[in-house]
Amino acid sequence: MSKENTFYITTPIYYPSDKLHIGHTYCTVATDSFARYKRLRGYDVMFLTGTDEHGQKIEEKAKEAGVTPQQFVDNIVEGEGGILDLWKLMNISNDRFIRTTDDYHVKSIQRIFRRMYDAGDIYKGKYSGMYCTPCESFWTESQLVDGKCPDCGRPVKYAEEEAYFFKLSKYAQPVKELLLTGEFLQPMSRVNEMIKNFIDPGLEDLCVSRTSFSWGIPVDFDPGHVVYVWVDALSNYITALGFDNDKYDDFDHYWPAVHIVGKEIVRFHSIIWPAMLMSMGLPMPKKVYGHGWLLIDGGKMSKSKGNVADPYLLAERYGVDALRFFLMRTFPFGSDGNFSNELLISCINADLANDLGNLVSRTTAMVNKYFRGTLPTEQEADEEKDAELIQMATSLSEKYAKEMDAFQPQNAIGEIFKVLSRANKYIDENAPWLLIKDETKKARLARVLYNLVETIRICSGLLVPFMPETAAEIAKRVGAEGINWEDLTKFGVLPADVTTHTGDALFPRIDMDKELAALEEISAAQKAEKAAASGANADFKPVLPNVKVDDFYKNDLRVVEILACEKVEGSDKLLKFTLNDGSGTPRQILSGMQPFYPDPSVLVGKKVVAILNLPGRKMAGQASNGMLLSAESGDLVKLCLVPDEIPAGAVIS
Ligand code: ME8
Repeated sequence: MSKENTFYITTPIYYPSDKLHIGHTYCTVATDSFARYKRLRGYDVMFLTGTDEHGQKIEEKAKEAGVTPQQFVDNIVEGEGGILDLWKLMNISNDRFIRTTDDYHVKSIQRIFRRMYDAGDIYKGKYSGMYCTPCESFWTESQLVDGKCPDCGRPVKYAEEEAYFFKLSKYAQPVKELLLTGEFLQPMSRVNEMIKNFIDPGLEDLCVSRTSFSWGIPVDFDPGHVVYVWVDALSNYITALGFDNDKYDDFDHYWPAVHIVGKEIVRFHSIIWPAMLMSMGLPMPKKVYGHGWLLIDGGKMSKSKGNVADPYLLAERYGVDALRFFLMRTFPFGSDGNFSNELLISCINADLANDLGNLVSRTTAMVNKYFRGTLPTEQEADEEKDAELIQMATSLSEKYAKEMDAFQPQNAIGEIFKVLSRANKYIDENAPWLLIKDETKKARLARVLYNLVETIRICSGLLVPFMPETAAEIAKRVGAEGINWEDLTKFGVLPADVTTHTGDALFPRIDMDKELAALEEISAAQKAEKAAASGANADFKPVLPNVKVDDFYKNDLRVVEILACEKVEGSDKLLKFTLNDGSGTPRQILSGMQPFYPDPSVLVGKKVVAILNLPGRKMAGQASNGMLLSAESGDLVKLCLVPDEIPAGAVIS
């Protein structure tokens, strides 16, 4: 097949740091739908997905789990219920699956790194900056949001290391020109974002090696360094075609690619990746499409937040096709969308059970009942009554293709459902149940049913990228031999005496209230199970990042007895406490407790908790050696009291 007829499409390669959620499923299903659409159009398609397995985060997770990084990722990728299982369940038709720990990829990356080095685009330097460990990204001060990582909102830390740098700055102008073509990166809003936020403020050279951890691909000419995970990851799109390796040999055939990615990694795909390709003298990707996020209650789903909708559970309850369809039908591909179970159930009820399922079952039931399953060839058209439906069904494929070619699956499905609604209305307008009562109208009845069968054939055929199993089942029911594009562009393909078949309801209606209640129960059970497994309360929302237990024990927390307590002169906040810390010498601590204890004498004789190993300091001109612990809830603040029988000086642990 000629190269003009090839279509190469990719998903991001996902981090196997945890089970994937509905957001990853959304991206993979969308990419699968585009791949299936192109196959339907007769293209020679290469569809690639995979996993991004190196980096510090995986290394840390493996350590926590007490296994090697390789064992850790093997389990998440290949283990039961892992990523491969999920894509199988979701009926994903990828042609290849790449793991960045695959041997051929590892060798290719070493060659790719050397290519860029030999081109004079990689040099050795020193890196310092604010580093976000979970995202494996260095950020400049100006990129931080409230001092935290702009991508994930977590704290960053200052880091410094010897590193190799890629001359990204050298490619600022050609990358900007590429972005401005308007075709390369879509939707267009992302182009403005990239130029305004990254290119115009000045592209800095990119740090492309690390020495601070070892779970990565070593730079072969300087093995203390491992290749920066994004250089390793982005290159998957060419190593999976055999670039710089012998495993495959179709780089020239399939490259360039269409990359489907989430909006948060558009920066890597539309700036860094083109610059790397330019350095290697390779053609640019055909397109980068940055899709939006699925949100839950307005927040991003993430593997670490716990508010994850489980694609396994949803597919099991409603069927894989229903879930795939919902994801593609509901959320405009370039924008964010709010995921909810309610939305999913109403989509199944309205679109699938009602508009599509009913039309198929009513039509095939009528052919069955009125003509024993096979239409007579004697049929009577009614130009006036049939024209609109036939015209809509005939022109559908063109409108649909326009939307699919623009990566707008929700609009393509919207076009199909306009025709399905028209067909449902056509039944009511022609009232077959009245036609059957009049022997002279049998030919007309046959034609009405034929028009419906043909409309169903076209509509369901065009649903094949989204619901492959359902589309095949409907094709069977309406007597179509198979599904091919040519036939979907024409009305009147089936023989007049077509035989149709009835079957079970394709999508039974779901009782919304009962189902939501059932889901709530499942979710509560899942939370409890998770809590039991981790020993933590799943509803607890931490306000601070975790600390190591050793760090906690660095605090010298003691029980102290209040010997005296009085207001500090000239201050309306401070109280001066004279305390027995068990040492025999009274200790003085000042604390801002005055507003909460208008009569400080009530505190005398009480035992409270203090940290004693803080450096001494002066407050309102008086010495303070330590800090008293208090509990606060809104405006209410009180000292933490200790039972009387505990002696002063006792250690808190
Ligand atoms: O970023 N809504 O991997 P990753 C929609 N390894 N899509 C979502 C989503 C959500 N809530 N959450 C995730 C990485 N995604 C890198 C990629 S590529 C060379 C390396 C999808 O496991 C979305 O497509 O964090 C996003 O870009 C991708 O998963 C990130 O997956």
